[in-house]
Amino acid sequence: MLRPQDNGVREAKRVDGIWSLQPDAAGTGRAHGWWNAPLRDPRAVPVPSSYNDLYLGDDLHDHVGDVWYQTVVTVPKGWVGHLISLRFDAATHRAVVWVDDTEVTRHEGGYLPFEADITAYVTPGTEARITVVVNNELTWESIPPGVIQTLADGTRRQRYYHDFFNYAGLHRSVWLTASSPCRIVDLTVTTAVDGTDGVVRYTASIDGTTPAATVTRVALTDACGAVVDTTEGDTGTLRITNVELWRPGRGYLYQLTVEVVDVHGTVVDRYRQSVGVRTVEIDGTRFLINGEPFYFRGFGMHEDLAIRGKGHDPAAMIHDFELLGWIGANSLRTSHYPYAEEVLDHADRLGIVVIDEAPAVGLNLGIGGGFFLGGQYTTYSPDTITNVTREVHRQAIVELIDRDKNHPSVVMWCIANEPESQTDAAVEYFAPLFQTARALDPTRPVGFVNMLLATVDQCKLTDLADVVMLNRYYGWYIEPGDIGAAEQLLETELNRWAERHAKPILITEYGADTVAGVHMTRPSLFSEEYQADLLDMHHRVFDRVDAVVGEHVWVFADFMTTASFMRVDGNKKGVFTRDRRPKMAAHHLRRRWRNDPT
Ligand code: GCB
Repeated sequence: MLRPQDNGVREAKRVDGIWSLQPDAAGTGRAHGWWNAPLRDPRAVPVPSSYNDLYLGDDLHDHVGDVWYQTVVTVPKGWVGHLISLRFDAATHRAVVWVDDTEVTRHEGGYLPFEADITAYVTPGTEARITVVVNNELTWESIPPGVIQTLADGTRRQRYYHDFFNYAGLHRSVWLTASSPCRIVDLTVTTAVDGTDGVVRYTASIDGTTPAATVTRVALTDACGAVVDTTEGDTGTLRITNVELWRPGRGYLYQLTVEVVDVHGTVVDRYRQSVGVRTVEIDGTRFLINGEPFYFRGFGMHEDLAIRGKGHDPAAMIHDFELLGWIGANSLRTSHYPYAEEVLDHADRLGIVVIDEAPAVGLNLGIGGGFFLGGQYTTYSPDTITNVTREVHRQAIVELIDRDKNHPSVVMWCIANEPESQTDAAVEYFAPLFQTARALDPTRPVGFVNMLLATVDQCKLTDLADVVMLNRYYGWYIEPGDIGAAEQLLETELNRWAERHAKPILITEYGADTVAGVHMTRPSLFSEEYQADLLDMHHRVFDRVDAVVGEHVWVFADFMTTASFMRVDGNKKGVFTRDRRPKMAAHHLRRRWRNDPT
């Protein structure tokens, strides 16, 4: 599925703004056909935003179930004869969509886009009512999974096995788009380097034939708009002499324009795609970008803001990237779900390297001896995570790769965070998912994030992965307060992974909860001094283990979690506070990452 685009041939209109919202606590809206009329008792809701933290009453913060969104759009009158689509960049976690009285699409999964061809249901120049029921339930058949418990008074409570608040709603933009009925529906671009030349291969899929549409014309321009090569055909290769590579820290982008042209020379459809020419390879224990060893410096992040939750906010996004630059980060992981496409666009522009993660988190019911309430369950079993769950997971991987395959910033797919990985059942579950990812994209490494319970001797999934990715909390969950003991354990463990697997090792999480403003003369848990000392200790160890190719601190900024005695107003492992102020550790990281002792 291609992105909405306004390019003189295609048109795209965002229908964000204030919509109507009605919670459906009783879950009767579907039976009563709430889409058939204006919502009866709506309140105003901004799109995009999570709905949970907007209102002061209790009914939406911990709501479990359906919430109805509605708006009225005017379809531009110039769209007669066009194919008209309605697209949602995300609806968390699933949605059904109606245009006036007709259901036009439904989608499972909260962080990936979907669209419907609504040409038959709208009339250009008139209004149409759009109604969306968004459901936030997490079950054994959703990714991420969860369980709904019913209390004695009938209240339903959502439980889940991951450590971030289950924000829900229309988190990203909604679009009305118009294109020719004969249009480009998919485009895949891969790049290679040949001496000093860049090689750009593309494959376009064209759908809907008009007898007169005959040629697919392709042009590649550089960042100044100068044409560097042209060709024709649905699939082909373009060359760039003296290519300017897309590099970490310098996101040079070419632009590929694909046009479908009819015999009269009329451009029937056009699609523009940014292209960064770069290569990614694993060579033994090295992670190579453009043939050069790359060392990841950065963070696991979250889409998380006060008030709007996971609602995409371009101002906050730009500021977050500013902070990444300030601190000297060169990379990030989209923990624990695919982020808004705008984030990847910006990473492409800036040359920030991205590990792109599927929304698969919480597939480990042994964590914390049941701290996340998982202890009573077996992870993979007929009553918990099954082949049905795996199919939902597989579909999310398919949609993730389809959405993000052309971003030069994305150098690797991460298909799950901390799943149970030490059992045969884990291999049975994950082997087909690794295959799916590799078949869809042979150009990028594929990995998953290992968690401590699956030790180096026990983990059965690392053999399937290209990179060893480890979340480790020495000095926090293990040996809390004892940096010396933590240092020894960490180094011993990393050396064991290095001996066992001839693969690059990436530390995808390490950190300590830190309350901004808490200072101690002796580094003690929760103090800013302790976080800084703990990170410094990790860096000493990483520098002593050759196979370590990167460090992603957990976490970029403090974020909201579900209520828990382990969390004080959310997870406080941020190097920045939730409102993006640096803690003391930020200055330590900045000195290390910018190689600047001042
Ligand atoms: C982890 C998880 C992350 C948590 C973090 C923590 O291993 O991957 O989602 O937030 O630990 O702070 O406990």
